[in-house]
Amino acid sequence: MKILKSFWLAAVLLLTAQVSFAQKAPAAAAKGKGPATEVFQIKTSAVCDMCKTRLEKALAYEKGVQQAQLDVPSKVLTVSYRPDKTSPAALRTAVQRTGYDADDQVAEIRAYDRLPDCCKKTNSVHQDAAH
Ligand SMILES: [Cu+2]
Repeated sequence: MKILKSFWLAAVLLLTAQVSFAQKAPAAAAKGKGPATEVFQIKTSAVCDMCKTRLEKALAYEKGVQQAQLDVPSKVLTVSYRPDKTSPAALRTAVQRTGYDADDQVAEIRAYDRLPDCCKKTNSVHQDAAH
């Protein structure tokens, strides 16, 4: 019984170590390339192609952003940015100011109110899982 217990402990430790390695790896790889571009992903509350255009345009004007691309089905915004010019926190704020949620941070209410009705996450058409 004791052996089985320590086996599980070892398995869990190994798994944890692998997960933390996987998370650190991209940043370490980017560091080696000098004045590198880093890639950051933000989960947004975008719902359609209009949201995509709006968010990508807003991020394109942000300082330090090289490229921004939103995947509408997953609502994930992938941003390539210069870490010496901006930060993930600033990028999240830019998304909030455009009227969308950024990860666990809620959209700026005034910007959200300015969105067309079809782009609001509270619109009933976006409530069903099929959308
Ligand atoms: Cu939209």
